[in-house]
Amino acid sequence: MAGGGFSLPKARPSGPPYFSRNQVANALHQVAVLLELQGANVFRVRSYQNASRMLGSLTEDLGELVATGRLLEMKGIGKGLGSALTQVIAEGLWPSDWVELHASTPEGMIEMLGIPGLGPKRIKLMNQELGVDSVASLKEAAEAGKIAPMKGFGEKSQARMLDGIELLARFRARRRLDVGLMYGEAFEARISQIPGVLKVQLAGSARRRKETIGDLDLVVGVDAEHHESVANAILSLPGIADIKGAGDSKISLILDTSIFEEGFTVGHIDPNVLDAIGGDDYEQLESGGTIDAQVRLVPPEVFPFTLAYFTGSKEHNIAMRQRAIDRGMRLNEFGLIPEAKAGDLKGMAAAQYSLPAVDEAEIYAHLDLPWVTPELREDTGEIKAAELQNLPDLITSANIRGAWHNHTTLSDGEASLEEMAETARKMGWNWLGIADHSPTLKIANGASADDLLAQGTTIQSYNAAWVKEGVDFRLFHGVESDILPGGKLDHPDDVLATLDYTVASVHAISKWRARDELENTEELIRCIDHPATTVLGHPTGRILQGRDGYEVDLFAVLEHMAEHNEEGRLKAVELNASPYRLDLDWRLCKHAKGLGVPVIINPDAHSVRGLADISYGVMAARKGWLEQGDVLNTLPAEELASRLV
Ligand code: DGT
Ligand code: CA
Ligand code: CA
Ligand code: ZN
Repeated sequence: MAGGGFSLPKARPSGPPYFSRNQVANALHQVAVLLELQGANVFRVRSYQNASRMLGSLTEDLGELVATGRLLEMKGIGKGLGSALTQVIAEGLWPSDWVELHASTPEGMIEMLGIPGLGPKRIKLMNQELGVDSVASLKEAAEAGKIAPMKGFGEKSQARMLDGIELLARFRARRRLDVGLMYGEAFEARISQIPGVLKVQLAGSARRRKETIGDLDLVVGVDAEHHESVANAILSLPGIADIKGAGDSKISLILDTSIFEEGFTVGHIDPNVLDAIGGDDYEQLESGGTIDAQVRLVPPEVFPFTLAYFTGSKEHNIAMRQRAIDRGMRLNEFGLIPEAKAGDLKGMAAAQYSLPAVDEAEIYAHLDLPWVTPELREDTGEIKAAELQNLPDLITSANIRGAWHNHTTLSDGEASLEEMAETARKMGWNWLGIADHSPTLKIANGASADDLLAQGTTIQSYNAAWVKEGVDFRLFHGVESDILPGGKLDHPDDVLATLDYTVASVHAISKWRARDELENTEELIRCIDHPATTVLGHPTGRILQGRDGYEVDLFAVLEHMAEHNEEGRLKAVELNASPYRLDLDWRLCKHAKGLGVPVIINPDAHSVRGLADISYGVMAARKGWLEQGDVLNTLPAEELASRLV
């Protein structure tokens, strides 16, 4: 609930009401937490909590509530709080005791609230008894074993605190692509509505579709006459937890979840993934998280140069700049400037002599190159390829006809076979593969052989019916089999033989992490050699922001898979499209492609909504240079079926 910013938002200039319902509810919640941190009376704390919950669940207009006096009549809002809220909503002024409460609470205490599973009561206790007043001093105390002996704490909670501190640090440092894009697109949409904004675009690693995002970079095109009003409007947008700096053309901010009009929720998460990213505490971590953003305001004629520069990567920029130097020019965020004209001038002053460019493509053209799509701008050969007019014709979401690795209620999915198929059809797909978990994976309700066979019968009858009705859609029947010791699969051969395909995946991750690279590589290769294995699922087992994968020599594994393919046996490597995984890593996609190992992008959907994760897989595939022909999802059903003999 609490935004990571933990501060009272600024009144919006358009009021009253000067604040949104979410903002007021959030402020009340924060007051309750701060009171608890300071050891206030429980009843007082509870009254703020109740008021926060009540306002948060209201649908009425806040202004109306105040104007009609209804606010003061509401149960649970006493006289004092009622008049305080009236002042907040109608006049845009926070009560002075709330302001004081925020000012007098040490920042380190608030920082500790971000640790999953740790509430104000226990923070207060540790502060009193051990003098702990920041995440750093808590870590020190826990590592020295000082937390465990405290009454009501113990070894277990001490260990959990250390885990939580580590998780928090990871969530602070970078955010996953899906989360970063959500913030970035919400921010972009809000800025685009400000009068005077000619253009706004997300740049940086988000535009390059990196798997995690450090901070957001946005470029705004604005005329000189609107520069100041636009800058001010950006600074008063909702969702800004803090302003780190506001110069003439650069604004640095911290965004929190109040940027989302509809609030922020996480969907159904595969239990294997959830376990690695904080378990029950994950939602708190995610919704309490923040992301930094840098906004650059530039005149429209400079916009393409600034966009290109802040899209990066740094390495791509350096190579581009060298290309400019070779042609007697200077390339920077302001322009592409012939040295002969720029002379001693710097920055914007030199930029008046820039070659013109209405978009990025014209900048590349000035340097004798075709436009390079942002995903490829990592200096991993894209400039050379562009020079040779040999850039890949990258796969797009429109090329996708289906995917193989998806779950239903037979194991740990949320939706039935019918719901999954219907959603896939609505997405315009021509086929869908169902691969529920195998018996060994108890946590995911792995299906027995009998249940799997029954599912196969159902699938056959649907397929027969669709053929009869002339519907261009079919289901493939597979399984996601655990890889058991010795590289064995989790069903007898005669059961596997009834299936269209088998996705073989590692799930006993701690066991694999305890072994060395050589052993793991050999084990995977044994499993790939099993005649039934068609796809290697999430090949490293990494969970972004959760855990590293196990050690494995994927180059060797891919080379081995390549040999099978050369001999006509289909062995595909999965690019798991879940934004929590994106495994195979994009850096290795190019390698798989080079070896001729087919890639299959799989959403690993555990719900109908999960199917849409395919788009993150497509982003990663594009980043990995993959074209239609490299990816099995682009094949028509019959052609795919013919590869399965
Ligand atoms: P991130 O934020 O860590 O996920 O990654 P980026 O790529 O968004 O990096 P960021 O935010 O530090 O800077 C945005 C872009 O600005 C970066 O991709 C390239 C450009 N840039 C930043 N610093 C430099 C630099 O020192 N030299 C050059 N050539 N470009 C830079
Ligand atoms: Ca960035
Ligand atoms: Ca940045
Ligand atoms: Zn799996």
